[in-house]
Amino acid sequence: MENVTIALTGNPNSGKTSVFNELTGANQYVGNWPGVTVEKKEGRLKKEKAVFIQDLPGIYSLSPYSPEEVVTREYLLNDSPDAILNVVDATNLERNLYLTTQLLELGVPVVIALNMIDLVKKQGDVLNTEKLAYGLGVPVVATSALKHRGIDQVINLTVEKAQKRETPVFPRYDDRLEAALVQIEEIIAGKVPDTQIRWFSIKLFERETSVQQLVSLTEQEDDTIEEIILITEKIFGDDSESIVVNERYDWLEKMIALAQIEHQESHRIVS
Ligand code: BGO
Repeated sequence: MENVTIALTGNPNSGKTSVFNELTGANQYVGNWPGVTVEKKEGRLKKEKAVFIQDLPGIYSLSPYSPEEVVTREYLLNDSPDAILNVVDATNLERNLYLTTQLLELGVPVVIALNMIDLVKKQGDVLNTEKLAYGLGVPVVATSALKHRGIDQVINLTVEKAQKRETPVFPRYDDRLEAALVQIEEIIAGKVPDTQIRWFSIKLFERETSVQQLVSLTEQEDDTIEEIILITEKIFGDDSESIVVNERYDWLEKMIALAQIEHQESHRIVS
């Protein structure tokens, strides 16, 4: 088998370390990321040494506000992992999937481990993984790292996606925001990697200075982007960063509604 690299991502407390330990067993190495006191863990899959697992720090968002977020996003943008395995705490879907919305924009295959599924069941709730996968556009596997369930299945699927390098379809937002993003994409085409263009257009729309510095734009291009942002802010009556945050949550609300089986429906399934 050819070597593949899988990046393990997720919120703090999603069960990422438990999943990592299940996958790698004793085949792991712990150090620090260069220049920061953030723990770096990596290892090889117990059953297949050609699969390298890069554990990334637990984070809530890909903004550049904490060293953990910076380490994660620099790795995902620059080190080209073959796939991302996103560990999601199923008992806290909205907060956990917020990170997922950003991972889907990076042009890397994503597979979701819907972890802590034992706790969801214990609470008497039912989640429809197929509908969630359909909505998100990426595979979703229910897992319990505590009870050793679903881990083989989710890693096998991630390796498969890594080999095919199938990039996910990113979330689509309100047409008024999409219109702005398309215009920004036209300006930056050829200046950023094709697969990451969506991510760059959103970050430039958010006026993120660290990203503005990464893309070499002429003064005129800078001005045009600022004009696009100002017009969109006027249309929405909000600042650009809040527009993106709200659109992400609106989209997630729909995805979560898809996943949560109506009480009646769940009774039918159980009975
Ligand atoms: C403690 N199901 C359940 N029920 N628990 C899980 C699962 C799962 O699928 N996966 C992980 N956990 P980390 P991050 C703990 O440590 O892997 C538990 O931050 C405790 N510890 O066992 O560390 C896991 O790497 C005392 O719980 O997550 C851990 O993402 C009492 O979720 C916690 C209760 O997992 C976080 C729990 C001394």
